[in-house]
Amino acid sequence: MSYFRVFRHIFIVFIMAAFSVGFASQQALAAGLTPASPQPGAGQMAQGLAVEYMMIDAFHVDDLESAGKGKPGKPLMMLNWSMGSGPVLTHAEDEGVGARISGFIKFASAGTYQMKIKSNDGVRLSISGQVVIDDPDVHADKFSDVANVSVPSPGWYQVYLLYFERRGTATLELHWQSPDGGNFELVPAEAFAHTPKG
Ligand SMILES: [Ca+2]
Repeated sequence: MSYFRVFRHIFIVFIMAAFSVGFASQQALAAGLTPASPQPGAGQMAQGLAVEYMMIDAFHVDDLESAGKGKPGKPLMMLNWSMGSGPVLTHAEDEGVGARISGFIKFASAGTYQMKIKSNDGVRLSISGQVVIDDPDVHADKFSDVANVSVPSPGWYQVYLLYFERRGTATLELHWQSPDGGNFELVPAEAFAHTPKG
């Protein structure tokens, strides 16, 4: 291979890499997140995320939005659920369960967090009103695309997550990587809270 062809080859690889980086960045949020305002006080908060369940044969997370009011369930301390064919989250049933999950997530530092969700079946995660992860259909266990989440300041942010298990096995895990780098890890329990409804 001539030098010219080697350089041309390197150039093409470079262009493809640049293109794929540009494409990946389109998955980043158009705007950064907005902290909850006012920030919830320690006295108002309970551990974990609130959850409301409905029995539904969903094919898509949109089906949950139009399903009417659900029934409150036991809060979720973490999103670290590998349920197999057993009960769905803190619900007694193992199939046909939809969940609306809400509360706050705490980002300890400003910067870009990377987030991804392993799910089965569909899931949609919104933070401060912006859809961050959308993997909305029926599927076997799989990770979503990685979302680049721009956090302007440390603190609590509103979180809202739609999830359903239609048939068979079920999984729901939320992983992140902090702006300092390191490995992806499950979002720890101390990063979740909700304000119990009186
Ligand atoms: Ca399933």
